Amino acid sequence: MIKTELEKRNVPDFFEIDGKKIDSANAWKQYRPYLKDLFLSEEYGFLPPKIEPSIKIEDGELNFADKVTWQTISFTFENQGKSHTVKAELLLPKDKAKAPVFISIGFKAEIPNKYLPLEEIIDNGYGVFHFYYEDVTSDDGDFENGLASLFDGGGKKWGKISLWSYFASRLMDYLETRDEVDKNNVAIIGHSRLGKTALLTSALDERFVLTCVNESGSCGASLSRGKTDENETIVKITDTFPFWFKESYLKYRDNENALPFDQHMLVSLVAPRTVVIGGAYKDVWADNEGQFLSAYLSSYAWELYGKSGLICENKMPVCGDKYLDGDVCFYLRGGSHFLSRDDWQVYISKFNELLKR
Ligand code: GTR
Repeated sequence: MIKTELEKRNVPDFFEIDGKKIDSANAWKQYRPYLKDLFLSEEYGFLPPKIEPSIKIEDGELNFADKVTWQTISFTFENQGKSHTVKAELLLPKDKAKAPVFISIGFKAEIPNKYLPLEEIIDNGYGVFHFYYEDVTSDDGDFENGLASLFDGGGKKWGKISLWSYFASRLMDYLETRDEVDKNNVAIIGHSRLGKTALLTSALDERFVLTCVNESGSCGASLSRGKTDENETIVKITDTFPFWFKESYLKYRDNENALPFDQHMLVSLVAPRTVVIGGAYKDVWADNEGQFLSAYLSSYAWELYGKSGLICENKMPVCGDKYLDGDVCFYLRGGSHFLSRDDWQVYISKFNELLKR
């Protein structure tokens, strides 16, 4: 059943290079840098060079019944005579000497907000390091504001997703300096366009133990090949959001079969760490079947490491299916496009399981 659906999608075997299948973890590790570069050069664009930001720490106001330590951390980046500051909110459970943390790439600056049930996350023993993505740079074609203004080549060399991702990795750099953080247990989470960003970040940056990719859809976890009229294709996404990508990605409009990869290979770059791909039944635009097949196909990379990828039934997913036992997880909840409490509960329960290993 899965095989039949895959045949319709016509996805080449990208684990086969020059007619030879990648057949060991070592061969895969050698291929990874090339594959990363391919995604950057063809789709997202390259991330700017790493700059050490200067850091300012201020105490936040609220304490959530005295359960939380809240600090606002300001990161100031300077380059080419310009500077830009981005704030991130670090909220840690007071009763933990070393807390596992979710880096949250947010649609909203407020804490908590409709996508971030903060108290519930804290009560489960997790910290949150949250930033508002447009503080990094605006979500439009203006490459002269925020961090974008510090680096040349916006559009030609890199798109906005790369820049949001760049900042998420700088937050990870910072967490590594904090004793109250369990730096081996940092997850990254994002929803929708920020799910795409979370996936790219973890594909490039191996420090995240868990990657939570919520309804990322087109150019996120979902396959680009074989879309239906109801799904978001490369044409549709680049009609509205060309600036998310490198300009050269436009050559794949209505030309998906020319892509030298499909999105499951981006998921594969997360191996051997754990990834959870969340879908919502009514979110047809995001192509849930394509997200499921991507989880299925990417699993080969986990198998190369002797780990289990997606553990699922041999059928296409229906509403309510949850495949959470492997290191590639997929679920399809009811309802529409949203980062809900239910989604957080899935990510938290997987994180709980990882901490017990
Ligand atoms: C949609 C876009 C999707 C998804 C979503 C979002 O309009 O077409 O790819 O990213 O926005 O980020 O909310």
